[in-house]
Amino acid sequence: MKTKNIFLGSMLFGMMSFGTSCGGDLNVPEKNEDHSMHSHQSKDASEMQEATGKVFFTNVKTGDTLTNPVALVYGVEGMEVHPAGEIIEGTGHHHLLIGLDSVPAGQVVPADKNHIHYGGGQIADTLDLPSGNVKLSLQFADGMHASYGNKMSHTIEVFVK
Ligand SMILES: [Cu+2]
Repeated sequence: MKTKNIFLGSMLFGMMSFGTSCGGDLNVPEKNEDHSMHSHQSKDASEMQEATGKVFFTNVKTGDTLTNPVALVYGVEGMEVHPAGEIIEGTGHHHLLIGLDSVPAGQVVPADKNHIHYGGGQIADTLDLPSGNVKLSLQFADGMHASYGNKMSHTIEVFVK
């Protein structure tokens, strides 16, 4: 019930945001309760909800040799996985960063071939990785893709045959 109310609230706010300019690149460092509701843009790290937990790859670790296609399973503790689209405290979704380190807190995770979003709430994937030594970072971010930062990130280095 609570979730549904928040969802409706963010839908309404989303519609309003389309009608107005929604502040351009304003990054006003004020503690406004409503601020998190229109954060389709990056925000200050201080505006992020407290991230209390960790993420990790459950089936691979640094030093592993992998063969394409690689199956990866993503874990999280202290927060819950929830599909993207609404901001719900204590939740977020996984991102796989290929060849990259964590995304700073508050920054929206880019969407490109090296930043894979699991906005559906997926906790696993099977994909082809570049061969050789590859750095993989798992990054948790909120419902609007704003990174929870280094604290909710985990980086490993694997070798792909
Ligand atoms: Cu995302």
